[in-house]
Amino acid sequence: MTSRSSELFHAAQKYIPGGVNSPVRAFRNVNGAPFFVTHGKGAKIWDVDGKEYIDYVGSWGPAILGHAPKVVVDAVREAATRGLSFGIPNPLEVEMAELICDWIPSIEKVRMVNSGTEATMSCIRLARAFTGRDRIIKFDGCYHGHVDGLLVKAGSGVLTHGRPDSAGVPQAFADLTISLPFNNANLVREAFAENRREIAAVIVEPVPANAGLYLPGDDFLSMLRKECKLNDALLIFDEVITGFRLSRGGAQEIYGIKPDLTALGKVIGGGLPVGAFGGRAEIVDQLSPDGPVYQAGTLSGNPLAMAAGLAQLRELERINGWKLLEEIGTQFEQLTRSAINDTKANISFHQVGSMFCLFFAPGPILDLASARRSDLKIFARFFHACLKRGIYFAPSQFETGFLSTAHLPEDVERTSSAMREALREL
Ligand code: KE4
Repeated sequence: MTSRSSELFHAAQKYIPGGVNSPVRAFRNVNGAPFFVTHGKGAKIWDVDGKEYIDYVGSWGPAILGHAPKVVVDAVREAATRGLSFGIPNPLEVEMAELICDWIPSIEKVRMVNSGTEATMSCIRLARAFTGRDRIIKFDGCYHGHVDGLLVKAGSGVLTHGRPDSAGVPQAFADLTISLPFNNANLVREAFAENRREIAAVIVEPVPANAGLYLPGDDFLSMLRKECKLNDALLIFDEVITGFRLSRGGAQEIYGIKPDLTALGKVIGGGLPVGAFGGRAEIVDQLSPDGPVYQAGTLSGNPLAMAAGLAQLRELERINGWKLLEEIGTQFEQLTRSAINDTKANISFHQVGSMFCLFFAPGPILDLASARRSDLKIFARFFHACLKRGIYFAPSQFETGFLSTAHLPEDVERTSSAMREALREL
């Protein structure tokens, strides 16, 4: 019997490229077809055929309180009754900017945008204007949204679909981007030496989460900070995923590094389209209307998105969500490691706080090259074996899983049993 999801997917492919509005949703990396969701509540989502799943994707990061948290829904409902968008400054924008600058001290001034892509794109433009230089250093497998110049050896969907360099990006743009292996300090120093006084900025996911999840070596981030300072280049932290998730102050608080600019997204919108970028005032003040760097957006700072984001962030603080995420994360890690050990699965399991990844490859996994050793066929079988047991993991080896404050110990226990059975089936 054809499922409702497959009927919808068939119809979607007639009108939407690949049947999806974002490639990672297409299940191509797991040789499958996506299900269509009707609703979510807490850690659970339901598809159009009535099937329930424990959700470890969480909209790819935003659903840090789980789905449809009451405080966020109430805030959006209340804001909507007062109008949906004005294109006129509203008080919530000031409240959001104040909160971001308070929680992330490296951000002295901030501007709201509508996606993580807009945030990183604007950081790059600012850095080029501020330094008067054009070249950018990024890292293989890091994904910073679909910015032309950053779709070079990128991660996430581009990597998932086997095209780390996108068509349609002029060679002239790609030539300005130097992509290096993550965690290789010598190659960073060499790149600066070979491009003396031409590097505008280094952009990095402080904890890369778009080629699966792997961690910076002990001194890697502090080395980036030092090399940027030595070479008068800017350090940009792309915290679209880690911001307000790894801690109240993001990855930069955990690693004790002050970047010059930070890109934010996902969590700060409470599920609505929001990004933000900011940093040292002398840099951010280059933005129009004060400065010569143009950047704009009809819906930037939209009152509904601000209401959702503020409600989510304030609730996270009220319940000390980061402590809850650490606790559920510890339980998830313990149960996952025991499932892997008991089944003698050849898996490298990485976890930091509420973010995790099971690489179907031997360790150590320190960068894109080692992540690409993963056996995608076995990963796909594991993904589907979990899915049929009502556990929804990211449909790609090159993504990261997310826990929320709504995941309960019984959810994690059920997930561990399902993983154990799935691993035995491989
Ligand atoms: P958006 O433009 O998709 O809001 O954000 C781009 C972005 C920037 N920086 C980082 C570190 C990111 O992870 C992202 C987007 N992440 C992907 C999933 N890994 C979004 C999912 C999708 O593309 O549909």
